Amino acid sequence: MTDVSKNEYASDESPTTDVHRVGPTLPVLSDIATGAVQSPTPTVERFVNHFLRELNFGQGVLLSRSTINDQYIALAKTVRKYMMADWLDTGAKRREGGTKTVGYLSAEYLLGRQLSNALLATDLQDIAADALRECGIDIADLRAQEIEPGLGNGGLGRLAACFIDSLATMDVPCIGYGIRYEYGIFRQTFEDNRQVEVPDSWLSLGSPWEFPHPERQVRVDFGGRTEQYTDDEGRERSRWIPGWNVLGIPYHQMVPGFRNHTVNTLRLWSAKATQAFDLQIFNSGDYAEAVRAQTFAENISKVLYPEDSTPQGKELRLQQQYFFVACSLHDFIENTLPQDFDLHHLPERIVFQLNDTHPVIAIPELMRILVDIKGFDWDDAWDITRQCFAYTCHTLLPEALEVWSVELMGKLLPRHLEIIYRINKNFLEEVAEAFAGDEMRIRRMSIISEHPERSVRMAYLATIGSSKVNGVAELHSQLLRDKVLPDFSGYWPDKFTNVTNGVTPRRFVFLANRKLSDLVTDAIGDGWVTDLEQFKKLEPFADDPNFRQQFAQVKQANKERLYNLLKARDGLDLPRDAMLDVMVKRLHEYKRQSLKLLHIVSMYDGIISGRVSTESVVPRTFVFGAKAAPGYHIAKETIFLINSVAQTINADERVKNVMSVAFPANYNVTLAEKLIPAADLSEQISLAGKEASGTGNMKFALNGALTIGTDDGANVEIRELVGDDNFFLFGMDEPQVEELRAKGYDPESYYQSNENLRATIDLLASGHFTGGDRRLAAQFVDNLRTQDPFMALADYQSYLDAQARVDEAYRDSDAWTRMAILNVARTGFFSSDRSMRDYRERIWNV
Ligand code: 26V
Repeated sequence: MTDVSKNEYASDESPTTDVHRVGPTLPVLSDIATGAVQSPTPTVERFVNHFLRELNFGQGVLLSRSTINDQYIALAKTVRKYMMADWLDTGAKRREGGTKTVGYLSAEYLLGRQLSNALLATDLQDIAADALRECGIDIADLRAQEIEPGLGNGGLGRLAACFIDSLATMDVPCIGYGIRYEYGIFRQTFEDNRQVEVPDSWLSLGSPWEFPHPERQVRVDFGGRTEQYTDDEGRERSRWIPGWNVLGIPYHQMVPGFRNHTVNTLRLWSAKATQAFDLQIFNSGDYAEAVRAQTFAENISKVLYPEDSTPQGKELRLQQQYFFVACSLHDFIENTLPQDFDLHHLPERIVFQLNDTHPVIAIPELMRILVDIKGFDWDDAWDITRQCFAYTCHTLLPEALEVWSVELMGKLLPRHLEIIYRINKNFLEEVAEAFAGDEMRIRRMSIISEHPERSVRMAYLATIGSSKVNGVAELHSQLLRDKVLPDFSGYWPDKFTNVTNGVTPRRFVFLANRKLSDLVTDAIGDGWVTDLEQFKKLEPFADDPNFRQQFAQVKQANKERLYNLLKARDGLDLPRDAMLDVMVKRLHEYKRQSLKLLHIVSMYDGIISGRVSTESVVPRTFVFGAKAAPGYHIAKETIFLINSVAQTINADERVKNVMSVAFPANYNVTLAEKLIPAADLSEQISLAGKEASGTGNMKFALNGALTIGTDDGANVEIRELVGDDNFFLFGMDEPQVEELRAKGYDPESYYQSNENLRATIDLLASGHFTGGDRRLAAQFVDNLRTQDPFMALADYQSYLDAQARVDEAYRDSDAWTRMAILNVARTGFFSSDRSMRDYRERIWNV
């Protein structure tokens, strides 16, 4: 045991540390690459020493004077040290190996907290906890100190984080490229039941996980014009004369694999003004203007756009997209490949995966690099480019498909616009030839749309410029082929494929649900952590009463943990023994939080009107978590109404002990890790054909919640795997939705013909939940009765019937537990390791 009381600060000469120092007094080793640097074997004593050194010499404080933040930073930097040798080794191995790398291009990474994940990956959890205990510190307090980097909106950003975790765990060479937003997704608070957005200053207390490399800055050009000229060989060429530029500074983060000594890199770009940029203005004597210019440049990576469905066509957003893409391509071609690399062989060394259309400007950018800078012929360059990209589509909502106005594109990226026009021209000539001048088809397939204004359809550009296009669940990929890109899938049937999403079992089972992990590992060993299909071995345990009892105890313990957290965090007092019914996801009309609200109000109305006795109901606690885009009016009204309903119900003695509603603010990855393991029921109730996949649905099933859901996204595959008996299906399927839409959907007819629905809506409209003010619920109610674009009323009765089946099933708690175990046992397919294998085999050929 290290006596920390005697010698409070660590000696810098400590013999227990043996990290090599490279400096003037030491010969530089051949290079650290080949395993020359080894992290010292971790022991509690060494860990204490490292930690204290970080505290004393890194933070410059004595343990006795240190704040929790000092301690957190020192701990993070200590853990980081243990990954360093593996990181350097992995980098060297990649450079020497000459293998193909995956360049994951994503405008978002919703990483969640890093400390716990790093401790898990390095297997240092116990040692670190013991070491800190010796210093009189509870590691839990330090874990809680970390502000999660919320550099994403929701599903798409979290998927990127799961994917890079899996690639590291599978030792696949991958560089994640993205944007280091200074402000991530806003922090949500509630005032008078309404959402208020607070800036997310996640960097304010320092960020120990990133490594800035200002010396590796990349210049990015914007604006200006193009110029035609004839080159030395007499070829007609175009050159870009940019109007202004900014610098991209890379910040590197480690992406550790699970206990496999692989550490990949996530490279996020931060924008900075170039010197030329402000020198000019400085020299003209206008100091203030120069500083303003700096702000202008640095705005590019200032903030994550919090909309995730309706692109606003904002100039700054296009700047962000081009900024990170240009930096990333430059970084790979100039700094990652060997100096003399022949770019004709580029597809052997890189495949850029386009996470939705946000990075699609990379396609004309690579063309520009090859043609304008490297002097390639157009056709050669195009052949190379198409092999280097693959595109994943993450949506089905037509309004979410990105388009950029030609005017804006021409102003910001004139050369890229030219390149896009030429790609389009060549492509349409090909189509005209194949379809004998079918004018309508040519117009439909053009990258440029003419209405409502001339604009560039990024999904079309992505499809034409990629070797593969995939959707994110079977149903979604089929709808993508049939509805979103039918002309393209007809033209290139083999280009289209599906890769069903997945989630990382490390974070969402092992870390988030330690108790379940221990129980499972006792039963089937720990191989599941990197081979989740092994969950299948749990199936027989569903019939073991002893196992069921332990499983139920785990669930109960997770609920207690959640309720304690919600009590401390939000002052919420929740009953300990009710069914926990959870709906967490972004607030969107298509996801239908409105339908969930109708269910809650119906249940409440049933009780207070005396139609249903409290003795006969299955007690439920409803939990919502959802952020609304700040400009999405109806979504914000829905939040207001959920909070109002929660307030009323929680205060109503008539439903005490049988109903409670909680809406903890600021749902994020950190809260998800506590909420999901506690849930009994997972709400996945989008209108069929709208949710591309969903990934929360997978996390819940893997943690032993049963799903009530529509036939949508990956719900379809979850149900197929767990079986109809272990899934509560309701609502129209996608063809039925289409049929009803074609017939003409009239929400009012459902209101008129369904008595319970009418009572529910009337109660909402009455002002009962809004302090008597009818106006406050009016928009929500009117929207449902007159528009109901996502057909909540059409699915209402079916949903309530399914909820009745849920109640029935829950009454037999042992049978319920059995179903829950089967959900866990049968959903191992949804590991992001499996998704990555699919990409590797069907898309990347790495
Ligand atoms: C779109 C936009 C539009 C412009 C403004 C900023 C912005 C930011 C993000 C997005 C992406 C929306 C698409 C998305 O998040 N899709 C979700 O992807 C998940 C992972 O594949 C999937 O599980 C969800 O079903 C799908 O909605």
